[in-house]
Amino acid sequence: MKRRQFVLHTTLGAAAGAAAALPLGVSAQAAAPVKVGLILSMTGPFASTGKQIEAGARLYQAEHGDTVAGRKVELLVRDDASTPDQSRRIAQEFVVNDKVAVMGGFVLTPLALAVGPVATQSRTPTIVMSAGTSSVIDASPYFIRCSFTLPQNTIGVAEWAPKNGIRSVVTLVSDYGPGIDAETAFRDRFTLNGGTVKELLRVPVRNPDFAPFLQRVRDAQPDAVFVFLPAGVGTTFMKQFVERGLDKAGIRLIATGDVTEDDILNDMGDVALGVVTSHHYSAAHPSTANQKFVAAFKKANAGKRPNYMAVAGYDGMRILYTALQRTKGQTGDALLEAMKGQTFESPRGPVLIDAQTRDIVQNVYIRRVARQDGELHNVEFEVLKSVKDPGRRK
Ligand code: VNL
Repeated sequence: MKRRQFVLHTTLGAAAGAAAALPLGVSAQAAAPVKVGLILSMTGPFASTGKQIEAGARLYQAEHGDTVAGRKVELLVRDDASTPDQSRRIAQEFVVNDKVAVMGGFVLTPLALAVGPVATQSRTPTIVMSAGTSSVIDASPYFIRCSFTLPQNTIGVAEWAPKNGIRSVVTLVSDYGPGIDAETAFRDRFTLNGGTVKELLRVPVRNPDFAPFLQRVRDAQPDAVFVFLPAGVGTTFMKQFVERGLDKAGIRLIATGDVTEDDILNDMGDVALGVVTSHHYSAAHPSTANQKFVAAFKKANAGKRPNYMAVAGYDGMRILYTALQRTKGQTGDALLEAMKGQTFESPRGPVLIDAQTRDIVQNVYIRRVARQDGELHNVEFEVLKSVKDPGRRK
C-alpha cells in the first residue's frame, strides 16, 4: 500500500514538475542553467570536509565539462559554519531566490536533517555527500545518499576484531547520530561474535578533550578501543592516545576509517602504523580509476590527497550528470527518479544507488595503516562486497 501511494505520488509529481518547468517551451528552457546549491561547512572545525567535497565536485566538472544535455550546470557553494539553522536558511534561499534545481553537501548529520523539510516542500532532489547516520535518508523522500553510513562502515571491523585476538573492547564515539549508530552497530556485531564490550564512552562533538576518556579506557584494560570520530578530528585523538600511554599499555586501536582519513593520515606520524579500520574508501585503493582520480585531484589541489569526502563530491556530480543525460535536461521529480538505481565504478570501487532505499550500496574494506611509497596509507587487505546499510530498521 505504502509503495503504491509512493508510485502515484511520484508520477503526479513528475507531471506537475514537467508542466511547471516548461512554461516557455522546450527550447527556452533548454538554455537555462541547472543551478546546484551545495551547502557545506567551509569554516570552523569541519571545514576540511567542506573543502574536500567542493574540490571533488569541481574536479568532476573540470574533467567532464559544465554542460549536460544542452544545459549548463552551475555550482553555488555556501558556508553553513556547521550550524543547522544556517543550513536551513541557506536551503530556503537556494530554493526561493536562486531557484536551484538540486541541492547537495551536508558535512554533519544535523545539517542534513535541518534541510530535509525544505527539500520535501520544494520537491528539490538533494544529494547527501557526507552525513552518515542511517536515519538521515528518511528525512526526505527527495534525498539520495552517495556517501556511506556508519553501520555500513562499522560491521567490518566488528567482524575482524574477534577473529584477530580482540575479545574485550571499550567503544569511544562522538556523542551524536553517527557516533551512536557506530556504537550500536559495533556492540551488536561484536557481542554476537563472542566479544565483550566493557564500556561505552561518548565524547562531545565540538572540541573534545579526550584525556579523561582515554584514562577510563586505560583503567578498563580492554584488548582494544573501538573509535568513531568525524573527519578532521583524528589527529588530536591520535596525539592524546599516545600522550596517555595507551599504546604502551598494549591497548590496540581499531576504528572506522573516519579516524585515519586520508586528508590527515600522513601527518599523524608513526603512531598510526598498524591501526586497523573498516571503510569504503582509501586513497590507496589499487584500481586504475582510483589512481587516475587521486593523481587528478592532487594536481588540481596543490598536492593535497583526496579523502572519502572528495570522492562523494565527485560521485555526487557524476550521479547528477548521468541523471540529466537520462532526462534530457529535465529537472524536478523526473531528475530524482533518474538518480535512483544508478550503478557505476567509483574511485572507491563499484557502487549502486539503491532505487528502493535511495541509499548507497558499496564494498567495505578492512585496512591497516602502513607505509607505502614513503607515505602513510590505509592499505586494504580484505573486502566485504556490496554492503547495504545494515542500520535501518525499515
Ligand atoms: C558524519 C559522519 C560526519 C562521518 C563526518 O565527518 C564523518 C556525520 C565530518 O554524519 O555527521 O566522517
